[in-house]
Amino acid sequence: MMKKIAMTGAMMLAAGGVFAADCTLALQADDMMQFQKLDTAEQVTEVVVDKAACPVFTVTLQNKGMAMPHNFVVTKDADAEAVNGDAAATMGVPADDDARILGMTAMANPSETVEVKFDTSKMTAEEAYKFFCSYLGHFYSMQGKFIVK
Ligand SMILES: [Cu+2]
Repeated sequence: MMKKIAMTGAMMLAAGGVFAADCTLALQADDMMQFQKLDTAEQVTEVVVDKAACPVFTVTLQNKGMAMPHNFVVTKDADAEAVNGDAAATMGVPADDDARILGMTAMANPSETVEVKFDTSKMTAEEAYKFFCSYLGHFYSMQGKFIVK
């Protein structure tokens, strides 16, 4: 499951924003409960995907913390809170067959790296999407806009 992803093509759009020109985004999270760019530790609150350039968009998440698991889940913005709430019944792990989820990693325990590939053909520029961590209590500090162009 471990996979090293080069971030050379990525550039910052604005504070917290990441445009992943190489169709991959490498994130990390630790016990501070933030999504951050891998290695630079800049907080990420917005991800922009160019669907024409990236029919498949890959996100990796490395858990650099010691105390808690994290995941990376994408839904429509309108579904995010409900999906997160439903996952609370199963220790923050959403159901695999939840049709509202456009993609999610497994729950990454400390020192684990997880990965998810998104089929961007199923996403549109008109829709507002959100990424978040669905582990218990993480939703409000670990979330951001997932923008498809
Ligand atoms: Cu988390």
